[in-house]
Amino acid sequence: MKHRWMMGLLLCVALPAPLLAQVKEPAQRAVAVVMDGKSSTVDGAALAAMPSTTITAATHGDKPAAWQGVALEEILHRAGVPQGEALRGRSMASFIRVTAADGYQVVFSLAELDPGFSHTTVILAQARDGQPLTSDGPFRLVVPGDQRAARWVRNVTTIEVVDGSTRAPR
Ligand SMILES: Nc1nc2c(c(=O)[nH]1)N[C@H]1C(S)=C(S)[C@@H](COP(=O)(O)O)O[C@H]1N2
Ligand SMILES: [Mo]
Repeated sequence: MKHRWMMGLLLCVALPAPLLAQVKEPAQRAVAVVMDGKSSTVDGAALAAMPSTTITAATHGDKPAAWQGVALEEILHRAGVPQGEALRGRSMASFIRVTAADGYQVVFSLAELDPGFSHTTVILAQARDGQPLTSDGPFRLVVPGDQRAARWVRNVTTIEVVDGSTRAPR
């Protein structure tokens, strides 16, 4: 009798756990980089092997922090995105779409991210003031040149290169 009661109690405690797991998704530990239908992943170790950039910047209202990560340009370069002299013609209408765990999305044009066109630096940050990112991580965009922080995407999951052109190349 006592045994049964305890089993019931055990079930009550054990059952909600999978439900809770659905509510709070586990943080994604790698970013998918998608180009020409091919997908690769960049995780913390891959980022650590790339040149690191630290930028002191703040979202509105916050005091400036040192954000450390890898320039988006560097990640795109490794994925084979045209840069420098190769960035012309049809790829001038290509854009980068960044997606977050909550479905939030923003875009940047390729030219906007290319040093030959613009001084905008965007980094995929992994750390803030020397600490790994918490609720906004593990990966977050930092866009210091923007007046508003709307493109400082938290919990980045996917970086896609999208052909935005609507005409056949001549
Ligand atoms: N994933 C995700 N990132 C996001 C948003 C969002 O809704 N989802 N909002 C953006 C907007 S509009 C702003 S102003 C900043 C706010 O950053 P903070 O929460 O660090 O202040 O996050 C940006 N990044
Ligand atoms: Mo915002």
